[in-house]
Amino acid sequence: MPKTLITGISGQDGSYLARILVERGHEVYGAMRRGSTAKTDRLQEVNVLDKIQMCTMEITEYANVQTVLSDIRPDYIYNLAAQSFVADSFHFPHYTSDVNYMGVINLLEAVRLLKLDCRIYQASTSEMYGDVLEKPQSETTPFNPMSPYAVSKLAAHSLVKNYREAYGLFATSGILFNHESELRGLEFVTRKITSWLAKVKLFNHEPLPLGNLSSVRDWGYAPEYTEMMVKMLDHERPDDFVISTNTEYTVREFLEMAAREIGFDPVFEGEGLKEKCYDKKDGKLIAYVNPKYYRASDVVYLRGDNSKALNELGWQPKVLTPEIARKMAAYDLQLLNRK
Ligand code: NAP
Ligand code: G4F
Repeated sequence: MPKTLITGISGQDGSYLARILVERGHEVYGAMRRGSTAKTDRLQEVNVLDKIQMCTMEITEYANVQTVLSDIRPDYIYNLAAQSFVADSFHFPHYTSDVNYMGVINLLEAVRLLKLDCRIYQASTSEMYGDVLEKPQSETTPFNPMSPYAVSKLAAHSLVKNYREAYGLFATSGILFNHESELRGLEFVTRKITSWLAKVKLFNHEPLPLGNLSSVRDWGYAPEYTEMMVKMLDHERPDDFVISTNTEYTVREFLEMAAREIGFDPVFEGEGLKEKCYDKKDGKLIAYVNPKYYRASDVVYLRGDNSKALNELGWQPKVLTPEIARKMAAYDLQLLNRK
């Protein structure tokens, strides 16, 4: 039975990945950082909490990382732990770098010094393309990061490549474009939209404040993307792969699709800071632009060329953005109705 360690187990991707690996017969170890209470809601939601072994690991502490790895001696490591919210990385650049970059040094060094024979997956990101130098973006597009988050992830991405080449580690980086789901964190724009609009509909909650509505993203479905993480580590050799849908939608379009699913008939009025979204049925304001949610510098266009994953891993995305918006909106309505 292969032993697999997942860092960031309590996050969106950690939970879906744990479910896939348990189904495949792996002995799964889930690494969590210490907290006053264990964050296990998502693991419960996907029904794997009692099927995995939890351990405490602080990825920023080398000695702790080495101890955990030497106790488990995993065959596979999926490093998903990160300060993953781009907007917060402008407020916590040191912390973001400690977790997202120094944490990766700790893992790679521990694997090297313990001489572990294991395969490593690093969660790289389309944010590394930043102010994009090519459309769509592929594995050969130069990086041009625009946030402390993206800089920290690019440093980690480069280090993984370096350890692969210098020490022959089986270390693969998945350059994943945005992926969303019913388990997405509430601070990310898709889930912020679906969870908030459900409250506006059911509880007459105040309207939804948003930042840049014209930002373009290539949104895929997290359960599918975590399957791709497994495919990448099962591949014959370590490499970098873009995982994306090669489609594009604006935040405004996502808002419109989610609003329709929730039962509104959205219309937009005004431009820039004055842009507002109303329900055509009764003229009620449902969303508006608030500059508080603008970023110091924002990535305004991401769209991934997934042909390498298609050719080498034999994969095509099935769930695209309109369906994701419908699924997430329906889930949030149902969640609130249950309450
Ligand atoms: P997420 O929901 O924010 O989960 C992040 C995980 O990292 C959580 O389990 C979190 O633990 C953990 N973590 C944070 N700081 C830590 C620390 N100091 N020590 C140990 N663990 C720590 O993120 P996600 O969406 O699942 O993404 C998974 C990974 O893929 C991340 O590395 C992210 O940067 C990357 N990525 C995500 C996307 C996307 O669109 N979702 C795209 C590209 C790359 P707590 O629960 O305790 O906070
Ligand atoms: O949903 P977001 O916060 O995701 P972002 O910044 O693209 O980062 C996510 O995807 C990355 C992959 O490219 C991951 F690496 C990262 O960990 C994370 O999962 O913002 C998406 C876009 C941005 O352009 C933002 O400015 O939506 C825009 N936006 C507009 N209004 C907003 C809001 N974003 C948030 N979070 N909240 C708003 O009110």
